[in-house]
Amino acid sequence: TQALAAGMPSNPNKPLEHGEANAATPPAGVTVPPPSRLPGASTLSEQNFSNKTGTAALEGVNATIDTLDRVRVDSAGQVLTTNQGVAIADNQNSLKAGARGPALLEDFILREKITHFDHERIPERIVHARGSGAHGFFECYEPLTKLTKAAPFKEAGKVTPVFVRFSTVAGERGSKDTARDVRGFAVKFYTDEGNWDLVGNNMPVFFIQDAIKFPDLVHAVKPEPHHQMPQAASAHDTFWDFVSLMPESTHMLMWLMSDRAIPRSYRMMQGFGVHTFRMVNEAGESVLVKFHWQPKLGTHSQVWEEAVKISGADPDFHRRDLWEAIEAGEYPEWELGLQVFTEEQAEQFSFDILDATKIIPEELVPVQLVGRMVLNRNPDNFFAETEQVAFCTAHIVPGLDFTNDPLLAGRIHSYVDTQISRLGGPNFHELPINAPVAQVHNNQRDGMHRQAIHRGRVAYEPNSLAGGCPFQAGAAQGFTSVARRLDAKESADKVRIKPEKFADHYTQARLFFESQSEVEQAHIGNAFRFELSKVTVPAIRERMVASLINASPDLAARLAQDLGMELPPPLPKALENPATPEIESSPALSLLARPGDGGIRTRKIAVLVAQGVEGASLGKVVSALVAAGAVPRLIGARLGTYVGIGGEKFAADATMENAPGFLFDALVLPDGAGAVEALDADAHTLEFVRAQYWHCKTILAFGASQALLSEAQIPMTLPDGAADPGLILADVGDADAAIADFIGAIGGPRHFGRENDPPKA
Ligand code: HDE
Repeated sequence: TQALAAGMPSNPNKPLEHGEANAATPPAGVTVPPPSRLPGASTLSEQNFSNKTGTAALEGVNATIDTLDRVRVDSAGQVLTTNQGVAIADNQNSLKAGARGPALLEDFILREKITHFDHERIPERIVHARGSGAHGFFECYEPLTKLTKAAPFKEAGKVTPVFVRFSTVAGERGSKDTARDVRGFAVKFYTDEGNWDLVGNNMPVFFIQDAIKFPDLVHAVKPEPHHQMPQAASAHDTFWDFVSLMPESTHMLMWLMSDRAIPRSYRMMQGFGVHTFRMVNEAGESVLVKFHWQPKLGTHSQVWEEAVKISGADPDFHRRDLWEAIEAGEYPEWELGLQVFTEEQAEQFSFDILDATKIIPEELVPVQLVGRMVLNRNPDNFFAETEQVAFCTAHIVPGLDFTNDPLLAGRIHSYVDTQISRLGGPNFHELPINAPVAQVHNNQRDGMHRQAIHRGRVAYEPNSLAGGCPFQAGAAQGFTSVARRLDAKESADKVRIKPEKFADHYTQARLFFESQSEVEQAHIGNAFRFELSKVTVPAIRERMVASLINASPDLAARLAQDLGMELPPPLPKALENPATPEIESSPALSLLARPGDGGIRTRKIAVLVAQGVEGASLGKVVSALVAAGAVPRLIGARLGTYVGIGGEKFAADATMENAPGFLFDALVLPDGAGAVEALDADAHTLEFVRAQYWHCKTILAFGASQALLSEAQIPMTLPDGAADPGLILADVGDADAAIADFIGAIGGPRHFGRENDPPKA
């Protein structure tokens, strides 16, 4: 407005396009100071003065908001323009010579639009292509300065903004969320001393020990190259061919066949940094560390057949779940846990801490909780943020360091390298989602898509022409590597070999299996059976079972029987006599070890409605669920409003057709003779009830609706004859007690007591 008044050429829309921060327009006749000294200005250029410094965001606030504001675009109330800002008069018709004549080459508006469209896609990630992200913050509980000088851990209450991306590994960008797969758990900390990416998974071990095997692993698990099948699945010949020839994968296979591979929600899974890292304090002393993320909601999984059905009805199940929770203000939260240990301790372990196929049992090194991470903002734009975010294991900050894990070494190279082709050049760090909150000053120049406008003629160091700037920070402020090598005692001859303990491929696979509850063990067995039954080459199945004998003879024997084959002799072990393990069982490895607080916040509950429902009890249950933080959904045969016996009105949120039973965590069946009759007449109802029952979910049936259970052939007791705690039959007169039972039963583990293999007819 100032500029307009002074008669300067100005575009009043510009500040709105790029956020308020850039609203400063120079008044006429005033010498404009360089943007680097304009308070409030924040371009991507490398400034001497920047409001990007300092990240003291309050709880629930993202310090990245301001820094991204400069690139947010909001077109409300604006005219349509070309990329050059030229207003477009007609967006319906191309320019032609006459109404029926040929289109003209001079139509730059058409050509710009089509050309841009032609180039809208970038290569998807070679692995972890399918993912969902969110913004949030990390908050440190206590200063960890004794262990590390890393910025996020400097003070109690210190807040560091983060962006997190969860992903599946094998499927393509548009594939389903609920595949059996590892989940990526990648966290970008925008610390005030540079970006730190903790690029982890929801399982603490990996398939291979050395990066040189990664392309082989990925080629084996991805769709087979001749026909591109199967999508987002490990249940095929090439995967099992490879892993059965790579016994080092056995431990990871146990995790992959466990229910960890089919999480209920991204919000309900753990995360792990996998490798051993180092933490370094101001004095230069270092310790070894493993990173853990523990979900506040506890760890919960789906059951396999549920996951299969969900992938058809809602391939975006996990993406939707994360998005909806954050939109609803139900911010997912994790605590960061550290396992801190010394090199001297590490040398005593029966396994090698440089081997990414091994965990450090919590019994040996307890997990201490040092902070929490809250995700409190959905991205504004999926492509700009979630797709373009570039996580790199090479991104660490002073106070952290790598170890000699040979898998990590390959990753330090791979992630930066892959971004260069995926994001089109070496300047991907300038994309807003990747740009650090800390300032960037160096003499790197040019390259594709350079955004920064570097001032001055000096792009080298040492220099005198720019006063020596930017200058080296020195060891006190800058990043230094820990000089100590883990294998200091060994010779440094160039070799292509592994340390001996790496050859113990089975001890921890056994530890994991033996630490699972009976139900979890059964699920692992079922998963192996399912996957191996999809393998068409009998020799591969045999080799896999022969290998599993070394981890669990029971599991292998069960599999041989289930796959209709003779139990083969065990596969010869690489290391006949591995070191005796410290422990035989680690309860912390069971999913049931972290049930959460038993609450039902954000759980989705289906409440079936029809004409003539008993409205009072239904009203009560809905209110109680809402009060407990759950998300009840009224499901009818059709959309519209259903009227209860007492004249209550229930507007259906969804239908049994568009939201089938397996999408919900629990089910309420209403009383009311007319309603039950109407529901009974629709086969969807019985399918709904069966899906809930067979996936071991809680069902509350009021009065007359109990007939639907027998109609759906639901067994009223468990296979062992005991009462089923997940089937709550109630009279409407007794609604309050029943509702309390119902809520309690949803908050606990699923009702696995119902399971029978094969399911009882
Ligand atoms: Fe990755 N991995 N990886 N990986 N990884 C990628 O980087 C790679 C490994 C993980 O949400 C790629 O940006 C190698 C372990 C996650 O954007 C690529 C090796 C762990 C993500 C790559 C591994 C991971 C990736 C593909 C063995 C858990 C998704 C696109 C040496 C600790 C990050 C990209 C996101 C992505 C390479 C093994 C986790 C190709 C070479 C172990 C969560 O660079």
